[in-house]
Amino acid sequence: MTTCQALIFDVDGTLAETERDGHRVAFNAAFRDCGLSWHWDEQRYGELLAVTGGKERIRHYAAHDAPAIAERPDFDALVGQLHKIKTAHYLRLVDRGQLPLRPGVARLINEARQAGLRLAIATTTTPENVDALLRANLGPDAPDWFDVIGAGDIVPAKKPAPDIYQWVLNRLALPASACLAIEDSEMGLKSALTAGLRCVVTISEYTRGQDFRGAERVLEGLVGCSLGEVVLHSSGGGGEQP
Ligand code: XBP
Ligand code: MG
Repeated sequence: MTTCQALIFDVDGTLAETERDGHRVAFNAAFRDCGLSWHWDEQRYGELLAVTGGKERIRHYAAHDAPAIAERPDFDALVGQLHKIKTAHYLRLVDRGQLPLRPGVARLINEARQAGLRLAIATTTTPENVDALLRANLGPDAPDWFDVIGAGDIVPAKKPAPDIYQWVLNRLALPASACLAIEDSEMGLKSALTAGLRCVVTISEYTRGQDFRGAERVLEGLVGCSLGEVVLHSSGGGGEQP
């Protein structure tokens, strides 16, 4: 087995529970601001998470639930505007401290830094969201702790496509065998596995019950799980469920 040299973190659901009380709330606020009567309740939002990426999620919803709006000639512009407003709302929630990191995440990041492991991010969300989340929770220098931050539209095909992990691996200049991905969802796991990575899953609010076959380990979270346990027990074990 190649020694683990880098941890690559997903963001939404993995670093923090950002979906229900963060992204969802921000989408709904943007819909209101733009005079739309759309509202994504908690259950509907869970279903919509099958579509990764905020702009893609809005498009998918409109195509199915509001086709008259999706066919408007200015629909592309509307999606852009909605998403810009949504991001502003999301950033306000982060800045107000309403989206804390999941328990054990800060400790694992600190342990990894002390052990000399490199850190990276591979996420579907918008880069500003990642920057804000790291700064708000870990301090103003935290984004610099990550050698590579791969986020949002930097690759055209979002998870479950492997593109974002491949992009990050290229930038790290490391083979997949030297890295470990940490994810919370089936989509993210697929993306990491297809890029050739080993992947530990920490189940999140919206991902319980998903198919995590192929994961090195499936954990409830990172509480009580040391860096040694995350990395050393991830050497080709095969889908140990909690
Ligand atoms: C989570 C997502 C994101 C967010 C919304 O991906 O699918 O799209 O829900 O973010 P991951 P944007 O777990 O890979 O981070 O609106 O900024 O796209
Ligand atoms: Mg995720």
